[in-house]
Amino acid sequence: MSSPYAFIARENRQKVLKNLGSANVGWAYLKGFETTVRKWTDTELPFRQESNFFYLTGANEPDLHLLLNLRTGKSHLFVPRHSPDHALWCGPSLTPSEAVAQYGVDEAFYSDELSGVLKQEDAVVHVVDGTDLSTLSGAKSDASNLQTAITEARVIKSEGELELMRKAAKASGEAHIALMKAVRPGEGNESTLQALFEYECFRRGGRYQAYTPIVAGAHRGAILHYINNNAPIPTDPRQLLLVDAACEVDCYAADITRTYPVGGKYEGDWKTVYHIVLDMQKAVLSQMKAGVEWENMHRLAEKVAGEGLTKAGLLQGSLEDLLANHIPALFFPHGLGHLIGLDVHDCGGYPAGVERINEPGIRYLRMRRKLEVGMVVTVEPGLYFVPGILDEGLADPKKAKYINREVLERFRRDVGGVRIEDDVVVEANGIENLTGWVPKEIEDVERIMAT
Ligand SMILES: [Mn+2]
Repeated sequence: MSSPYAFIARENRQKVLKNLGSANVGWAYLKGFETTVRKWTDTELPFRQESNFFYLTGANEPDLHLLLNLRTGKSHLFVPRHSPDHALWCGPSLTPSEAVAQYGVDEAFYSDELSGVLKQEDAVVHVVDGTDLSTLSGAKSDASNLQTAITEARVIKSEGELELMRKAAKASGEAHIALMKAVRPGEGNESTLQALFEYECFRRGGRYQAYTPIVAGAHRGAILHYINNNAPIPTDPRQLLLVDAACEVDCYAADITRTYPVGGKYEGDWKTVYHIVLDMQKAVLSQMKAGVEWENMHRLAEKVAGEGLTKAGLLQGSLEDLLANHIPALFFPHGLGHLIGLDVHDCGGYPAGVERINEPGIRYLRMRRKLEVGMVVTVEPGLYFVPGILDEGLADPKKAKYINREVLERFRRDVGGVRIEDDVVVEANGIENLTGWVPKEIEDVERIMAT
């Protein structure tokens, strides 16, 4: 039976061959991930294919190899030759002819035939990871071009890939809604909600999370990669829960964050901060389209943060001075968002020769590129009250004069962090927001949480 990804993988291989250039001869070689066990045991770890290998084959099983003939464009998949006893533990093994039918490659062989096939072409072997195949083929290995050819292909998603990303977004978004409905002040633990999230994904086809979920109550929301998820849900109904979690479907990721009060109603300073972050995100979403420089979107989010925090009484001075002195970055210390696809932080954010901007906040931007049709990026502005960062700002007279200490003390006492994150496809004249339907407007979240 043919895998639904076979067509997508064929298209992907053609993109990579094109990127490598028609003058190429020889082979492109990729090795899939192997079966791995917990150290010193025979307990197998859950298997998830290496992303480049999945991209070019659609095969999500261990111990495979791929050779692409750069002259003919033909694909050759190699499957392991197992002993008959292997079936006792793992069921029947894939034969080469079954591999051709299932994955739509041109030819398939057993792995022990790799050397013989390689020798059919007396030329260079392009590899992604420094694998030296010279003992097998006699040919020189070249790790320079293949990685770039695959990376640049993966940056622009095909319609088939987008269909899978919509599925991952759907399962993950439904799981977020389930959590909004389930949370109650003082009831249970962050881990209870993580378990519910993973269950809601799993039963919708999301067996694996795209990354370790972040389920952070109150001030833990200010810890960007908080993954302990083991504290009780706050008893104060005004306190926020920040949930940054999503699954993958057929190896394609989603990445969604929602932040909401455990009591179901946004109030006081928590509501003020939430509103500013929502404004930051909406400003960016309204400006995004092909041709826009991503770093300018980060700067737009900073500007909206500066305006909002000034209006809230936290900051003082002209917007121009606030931005020139990187004051909003004290509260928005990470990048606006990143490419997403087979990996949650997908490849290709910094093409060769492009450097990071060494300024607060924006130095953590995971992409500096012009937006192109078919890119999928996350838009995830946030505001956080991180004691270390704020104290450092207050200790610097050049920065402290822009901060109203009294108001800041109140906010940092009560509010941890807020982030709102959606996954967005770039189009010629705008965007398709894959996750925009997951409630984030204040009234929409409050309505869902009341049910
Ligand atoms: Mn993200």
